[in-house]
Amino acid sequence: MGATLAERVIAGDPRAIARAISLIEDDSAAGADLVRELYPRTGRAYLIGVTGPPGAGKSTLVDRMTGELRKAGQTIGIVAVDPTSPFSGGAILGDRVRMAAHFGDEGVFIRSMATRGHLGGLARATSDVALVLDAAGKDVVIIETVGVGQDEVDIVRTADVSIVVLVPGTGDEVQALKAGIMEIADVFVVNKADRDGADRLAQSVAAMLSLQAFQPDDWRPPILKTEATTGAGVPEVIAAVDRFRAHSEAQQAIRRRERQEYRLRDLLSHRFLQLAEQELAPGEFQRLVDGIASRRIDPYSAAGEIINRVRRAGPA
Ligand SMILES: Nc1nc2c(ncn2[C@@H]2O[C@H](COP(=O)(O)OP(=O)(O)OP(=O)(O)O)[C@@H](O)[C@H]2O)c(=O)[nH]1
Ligand SMILES: [Mg+2]
Repeated sequence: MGATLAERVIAGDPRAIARAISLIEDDSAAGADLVRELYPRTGRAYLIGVTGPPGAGKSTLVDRMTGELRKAGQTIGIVAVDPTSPFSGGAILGDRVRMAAHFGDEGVFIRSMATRGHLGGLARATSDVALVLDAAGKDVVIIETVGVGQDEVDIVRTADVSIVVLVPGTGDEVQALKAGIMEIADVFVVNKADRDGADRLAQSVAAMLSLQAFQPDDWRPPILKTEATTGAGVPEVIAAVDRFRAHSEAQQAIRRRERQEYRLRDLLSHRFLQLAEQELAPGEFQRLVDGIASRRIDPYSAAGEIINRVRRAGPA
């Protein structure tokens, strides 16, 4: 008898991992079944979130970090959440470059995911993909996202450690502030330190941090300069992650619990919506929307009507 897909994932078979991720990306029932089977085997991997503006050098940095972690004997899973369409060049080219660097290394699994086309929500799909890599025995799972939208912030928020990558002279620093990613940083990286303005940027991040009140025992996010293309400063990034990990074991437990709560709430609202859509007649949802627009019904009553319908339908 052949091994099931879950068994093959747990054994670390790269083709099974790829297949599992596709099932999850499709938001299929088979994907949900798979997560169910894999779940008891998860919780061991350390999740590193890497975010920052487009072109900051995140992928280059992740690649270098992967090299360092491999030297230390760690196995790595990488999920690159790419904002471009799956058919445009960016993600695929980036993957190819990295594939070349780690080609033939069974200890590294790389997958990019498009941000579009996730009916079930991008944050959920990403978390589930991370679960697959965790179950497959990867010691570290790195999630790369472009820090632009709430979705991406949500993804990074759920990592064990969040690295925010900034670059000098792009004006993106301000944008990063706006997106609220500054507050989620456990480690700041000023990449492209070979460029003018790196010191100035590091200073302005330090100035911003100095406005926050840190207690003596609090983790104070370090600001590290890197040149990802040459790998300069990257061992220091890994060291900072290790320090963070050792510093905040209690914090980590809290964060993991928050992650579970976020996921449960998110899954529940997704499932409830699915259920509601099943219960309503075709076009009825749109009719309710029209009704709200034309003031025939208010939004609270419309929502109440839908909830009552689901209640009457009984348990799913
Ligand atoms: N000068 C310089 N260039 C760098 C450095 N790190 C990365 N780059 C270059 O910056 C460009 C973008 O690098 P990526 O690693 O693809 O950046 P990214 O943040 O992953 O980009 P997206 O995923 O498209 O948002 C590439 O041409 C890199 O070679 C650096 O430290 N110095
Ligand atoms: Mg990238």
